Amino acid sequence: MTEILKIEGMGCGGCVTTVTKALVAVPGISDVAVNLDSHEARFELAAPATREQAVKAVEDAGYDVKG
Ligand SMILES: [Cu+2]
Repeated sequence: MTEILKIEGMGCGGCVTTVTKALVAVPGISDVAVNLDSHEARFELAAPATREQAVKAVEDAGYDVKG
């Protein structure tokens, strides 16, 4: 299932890398694509990952998830 998170606080390519790594590290999340201009992370979510885990991973990396 494709999920999209709206992320606040990303300002450069380093942020994109940080968010991408945080999401990829969650078992069950794959095909992560983070877009700096649209402030979106798009990825495939499969068990055992949950959307809540994806949100937490991004927040733990230091960014706010707005939806
Ligand atoms: Cu940055």
